[in-house]
Amino acid sequence: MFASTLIRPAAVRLVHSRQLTQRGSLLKSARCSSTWNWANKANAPPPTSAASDEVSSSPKNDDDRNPSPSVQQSILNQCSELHSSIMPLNASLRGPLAKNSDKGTSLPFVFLVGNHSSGKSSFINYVLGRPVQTAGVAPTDDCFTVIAPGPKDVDQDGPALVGDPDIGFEGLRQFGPTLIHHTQLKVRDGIRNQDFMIIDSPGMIDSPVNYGGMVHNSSRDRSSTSSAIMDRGYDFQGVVRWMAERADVVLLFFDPDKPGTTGETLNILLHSLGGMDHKLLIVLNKADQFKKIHDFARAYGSLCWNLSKVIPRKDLPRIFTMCLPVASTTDGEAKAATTTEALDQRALQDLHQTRDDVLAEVMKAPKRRIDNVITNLHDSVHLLLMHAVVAEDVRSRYSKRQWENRMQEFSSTVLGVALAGLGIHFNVPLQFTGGVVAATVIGVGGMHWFNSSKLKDVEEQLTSIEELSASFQRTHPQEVSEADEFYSAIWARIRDPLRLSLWRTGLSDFPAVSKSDVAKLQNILDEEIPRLRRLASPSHHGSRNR
Ligand SMILES: Nc1nc2c(ncn2[C@@H]2O[C@H](COP(=O)(O)OP(=O)(O)OP(=O)(O)O)[C@@H](O)[C@H]2O)c(=O)[nH]1
Ligand SMILES: [Mg+2]
Repeated sequence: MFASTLIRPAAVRLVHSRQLTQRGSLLKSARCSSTWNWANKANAPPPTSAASDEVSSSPKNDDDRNPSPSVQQSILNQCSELHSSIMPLNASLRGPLAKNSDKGTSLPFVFLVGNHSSGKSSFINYVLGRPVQTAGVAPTDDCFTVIAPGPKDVDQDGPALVGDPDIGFEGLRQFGPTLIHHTQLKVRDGIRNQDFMIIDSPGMIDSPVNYGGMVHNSSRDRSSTSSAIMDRGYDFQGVVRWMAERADVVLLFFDPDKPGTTGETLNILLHSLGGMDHKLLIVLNKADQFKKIHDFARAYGSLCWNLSKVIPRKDLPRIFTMCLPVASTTDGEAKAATTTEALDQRALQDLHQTRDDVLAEVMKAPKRRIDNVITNLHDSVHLLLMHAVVAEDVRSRYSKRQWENRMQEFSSTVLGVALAGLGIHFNVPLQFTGGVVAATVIGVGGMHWFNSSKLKDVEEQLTSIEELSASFQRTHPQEVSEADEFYSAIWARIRDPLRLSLWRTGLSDFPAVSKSDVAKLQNILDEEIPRLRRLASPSHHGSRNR
């Protein structure tokens, strides 16, 4: 609780108004009572010494500007309400949305991941304007370090960080005690990022067993997750995915020594950062170390080649080639100075410009939080909608078959009863009428038994992966014919959980999805989300003078 009290002055600006009301009375910090707001750059404290003269992080265009605080709060509240409104349907359909999946961390955050010694910690110090993290040539960090702004410097260990629900990292508990003891919180005063947190991560190093199938090795038959657990004592990929899903900006760092040849980094890109393109920045740092253009070309080419193995797209994302100012690195200055001299001044300027571009992206984290919350809602609604539509297709086909069986049994019973009735009416010998009744009972009973066992087979068949895929194709003909990758990605995410839900509930008990349920979800996608996006765009709500 102590740590969250420290960072709460900033954190409180992001929690929903409901939470604001509940916790408002708890705020103790002096800064809290000021009118300073996390979205209001004008009131932000001035950047601290070292980097302040070198860095221009002010927004370059209107889209970079944050909407006003009240608008931001309103957007967050509306997203939260919409999210809550779809959760009952998700619960009744055993949908794909996890409980509290819309609850993020108390502050927006930037997450850095990448090769060891690629300059993650140095870059963090550069952003903070304070040497908070230790940087060094040998692998330095073995912890996930959350760096948050606060009124005074305080360090907290993993259990304290994870145990404080106000900060929003309690979900890390699922990765076990080893991870928790490799996690820490540093609250720092006077850092540049007053409105967001930064998370540093352990550098990635290849051990002989950990290539996760990327490169020939003896661990090919093991899952990449299990090899990661063996290497680090916890599911590193899973933790990175957890962090990246909640982060507002993710930076993936490479350096000239290891331009993508670290299997673990590529593994992470493949398994933990998939689907995060909208917030992922790929950085080739320490470019001042290239002495010859050929060295650069080789490293850049190698990085692109390695990325192309894990990014299934023709056009590779932008790679930010940059370097840090020598003064902001804590060691290796002499070496860097030599290479810097060797580098053409114009090339160096170019690298510095790119570094400032990356910095500007980092400083946009709070604005990105709004976009990410809307994107998260969009994602959740799509997942649930597809789950509902495909589940309904499967359920209705099963129920049609069930209905046909019942009709068959019913008509056989009616026929038997009618024959028996006719027998009685026409005074046919009792043996005949009794025979008809017995035949009807035995026939209908047998038919019921046969139909029930057949229905089980039908249920099994309808919930097989092949039949579910057929249902997906039937319910999304246009998207399938257009080979829409967005929908196939959504389908890939929900297919197995959907199968599990159908199995667990059983098709005969699975609730029907009404047209109004589908229409409601569709309305959020077609009307509400575009409206919220327009609201989040500064040009929409009049901050720009046209
Ligand atoms: N020449 C040069 N050196 C750099 C640059 N960025 C970082 N360094 C140096 O590279 C070394 C490694 O930097 P770190 O910041 O510790 O790298 P890291 O990615 O945090 O490393 P781990 O914590 O081990 O994963 C340090 O000696 C830094 O001074 C750069 O842009 N140019
Ligand atoms: Mg480090």
